[in-house]
Amino acid sequence: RTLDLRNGCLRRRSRLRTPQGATLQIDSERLVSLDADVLGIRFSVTSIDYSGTLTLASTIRTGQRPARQGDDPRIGVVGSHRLDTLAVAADANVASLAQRTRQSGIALCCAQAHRLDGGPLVFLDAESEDHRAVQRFRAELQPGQSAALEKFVAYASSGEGVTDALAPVVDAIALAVQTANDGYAALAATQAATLDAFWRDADIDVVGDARTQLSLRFNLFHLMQSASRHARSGTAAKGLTGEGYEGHCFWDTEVFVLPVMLYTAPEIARAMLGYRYRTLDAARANAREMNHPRGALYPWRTIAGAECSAHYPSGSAAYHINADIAYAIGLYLDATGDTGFLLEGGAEMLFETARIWPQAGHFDPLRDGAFGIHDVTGPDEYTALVDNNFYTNRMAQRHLLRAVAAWESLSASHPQELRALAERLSLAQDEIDLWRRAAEAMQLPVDARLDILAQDDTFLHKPRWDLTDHNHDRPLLLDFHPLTLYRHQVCKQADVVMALALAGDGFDAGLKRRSYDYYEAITTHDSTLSPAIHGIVASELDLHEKALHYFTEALRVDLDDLHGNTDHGVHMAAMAGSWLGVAWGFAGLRVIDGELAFTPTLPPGWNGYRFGVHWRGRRLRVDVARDGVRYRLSG
Ligand code: IFM
Repeated sequence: RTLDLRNGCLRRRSRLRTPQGATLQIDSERLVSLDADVLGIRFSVTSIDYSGTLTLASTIRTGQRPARQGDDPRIGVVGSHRLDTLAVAADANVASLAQRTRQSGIALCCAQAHRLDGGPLVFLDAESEDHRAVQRFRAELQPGQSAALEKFVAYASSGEGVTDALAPVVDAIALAVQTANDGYAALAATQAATLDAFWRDADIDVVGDARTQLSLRFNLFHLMQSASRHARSGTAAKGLTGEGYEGHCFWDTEVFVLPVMLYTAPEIARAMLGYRYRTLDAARANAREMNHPRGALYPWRTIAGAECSAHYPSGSAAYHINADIAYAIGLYLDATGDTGFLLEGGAEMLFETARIWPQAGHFDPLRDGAFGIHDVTGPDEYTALVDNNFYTNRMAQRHLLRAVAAWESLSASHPQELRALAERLSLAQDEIDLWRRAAEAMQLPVDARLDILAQDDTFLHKPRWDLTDHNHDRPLLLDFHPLTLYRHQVCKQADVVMALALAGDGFDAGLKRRSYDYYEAITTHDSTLSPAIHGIVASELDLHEKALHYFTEALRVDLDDLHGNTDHGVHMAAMAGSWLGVAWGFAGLRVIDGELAFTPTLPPGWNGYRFGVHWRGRRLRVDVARDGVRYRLSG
């Protein structure tokens, strides 16, 4: 099997020996279009020494069973109901099968059409039943002869609860037939052109280290093909590659995947934010459910916008998701200069989500009025429901200031539009003043005795988990009750290190180093999101060996199946973390007061590396070599 990253297709050659001892060679090339809801397969069977009839059955089959959960809660819940079949048909030209989800009433249709191109294959028959539509083709083959066909499959869906449930059938059939008329070569050419444009800007070179370079390209390819390119759907933790986490989106999307897309393919980052805007009403409904009379609280995990967490202490309590989305909006505004986006939903998201912080926290009179945020869960899932989680507070502080800045910039540039928005949201200056005061008074816990940043108000008071004999083959979460983990100093991923990676400016280097050393010693990295972040902070602290070690963990997470669960789907955040490990880590890319800055280093044993960054409509190539660094603007 060959995955062609340049052309965006997968080729496979196999040999089949029949029970009678004859040999056939099967070649296929397949691609899932990055531009339309269609896939194409070019399929051929060549007889090596077989004489006789060949029948090909081309089938749409439903009723696939979900993967078994076993004892790993992360794969998702078995027992999803089959979908209702709405319509199924097959004839010589086209086959289609339409279904509807039982609760949300979304109709989905899959349709297929073929192209035979004059070879020995001819249409034989077609048949359909509730869960299956099949078209068959037949050829008489002699040794040396090939039978080839091209197959095109199109998908179309309705929105939720749509009454004209058969509209997707018409759309899917039209798309399948049109693509078949155009042929595989046309589909492949469009795909290659799309990838060509992507690689031109996004390609990454590691001088003299082909394995690392190819791994980075592999990861980038997966990110690019799984990131949503329209506001209709989100970018899931496993991309489009498996059933792990049931297709849900988490903060992985905004904190890991979006920055990579932003600097390599900004239009995709924009589409990703569009999805969050589309689900803003659902986030408002979620906020009401969580007893917040104003504002919007994005769900910790979701597909269509509603909270899908099963365990609220480790799910709905992860309020930092609001700040993560605001962080991504801020990155987007800085990198693109697309201030229009503020008026197209950006400001509304920033304001509505910022409103939650004063409802989840308060000015604590016992701490001289410091603003504390209570009973939330930070990214570290081995700790839950804490006060003043360092990551949450730091990111909320940034979020509040970003919302204030957006308010001020719109009142200067678009006062009328801002007035209309404020009126619609019942938002007034006193709330903006409150955001500023909360940000300025934000409690950012420092432990005076250890002289490090404290993960939360009580974390450092708990007994330390002994990690000396830690067996890295199994994450602790599979063997210990959450309460046992919550009662110890042990991190699945370290929140303080995470905060230092995203918003570490302003803390002195000694405090950063002591905090890093402390948390690294109690972190299991049971989350695949963890190593890349440790690597980025290690780079900043000049811990170059460590930085390279953690970078490699993120880089190879799926290629080497480092967590033994790549069959649940690839780890999008870790894959993104490998690119970030180069850009934010080795090259020290930071945005300081809205400006792009680098502090490049060369990892031990590397001769150089090159990568591309989109910045305010320009394309920058960063070329780090032994003898210096070159920054080249192109376009
Ligand atoms: O979002 C992550 C979380 O931080 C760790 N557990 C897995 C989730 C999905 O990747």
